Amino acid sequence: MASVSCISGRDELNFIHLCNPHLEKMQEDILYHFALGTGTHDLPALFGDVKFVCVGGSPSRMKAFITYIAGELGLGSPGSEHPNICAGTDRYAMYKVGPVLSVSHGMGIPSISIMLHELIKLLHHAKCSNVTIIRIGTSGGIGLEPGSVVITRKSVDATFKPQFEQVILGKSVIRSTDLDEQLAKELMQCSKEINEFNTVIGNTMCTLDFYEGQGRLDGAICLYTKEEKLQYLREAFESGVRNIEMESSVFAAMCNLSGVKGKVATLLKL
Ligand code: R2B
Repeated sequence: MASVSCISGRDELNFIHLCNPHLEKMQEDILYHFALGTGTHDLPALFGDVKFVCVGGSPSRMKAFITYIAGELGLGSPGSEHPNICAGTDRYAMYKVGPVLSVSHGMGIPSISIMLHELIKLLHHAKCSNVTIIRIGTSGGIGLEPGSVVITRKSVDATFKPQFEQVILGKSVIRSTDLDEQLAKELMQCSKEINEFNTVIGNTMCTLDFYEGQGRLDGAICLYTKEEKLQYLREAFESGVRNIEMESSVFAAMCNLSGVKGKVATLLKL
């Protein structure tokens, strides 16, 4: 297996780093799944002030989130509608209030990965600086009450390794899934101040499938026993895993390579 590390990190001005030399040579960059592009939209004017991007699976939740944020920031009148910036496509939905962008990413690594490629390019073209991206999705928990919040320390794969593996040009490439530690502490502090949710910092296991991949017994196919499932979940818990979802590994890997502060905080489904 090849291990690749692209030199990245935040540069001194904390702009978004595009880990792709080919883009510079292109006349126009079309962000297909957002229905936006450098040739058709003034991205710096539309998005240049963005400092926080919150991403989550469902379009309706991300719309509800931006409405909540508008209220918290005192921006926009109560009850006012927030237009979907990506109305030209039904792939993803995007909303903006002041410096906060709220974007849906669908379910699973392939879906969030397409969205993140285009989001990172958008933030770069818009000349955004010091951007923090937080995934605020849902997940299943291990050993925690439903309704708890898990702030991800490390995203691990289904064998509990902190890595994201992708096949690129027929070769396996392993990328780091480290997340910003300081941001985890800050989010934990926020949760203490709000004092509304049981919140823990723990490892998040990112799987490729919702049913067999997460040891469920109710999929169309299941060829293991309940005891084998419980043994696997015990091992996961002992390795530090506190929740399971399907996006955090590629999220962490892509934030790292682009020099973006990234964090995952997921609410355990009720
Ligand atoms: C959590 O919930 C979804 C599956 O129901 C998936 O996107 C995830 O990570």
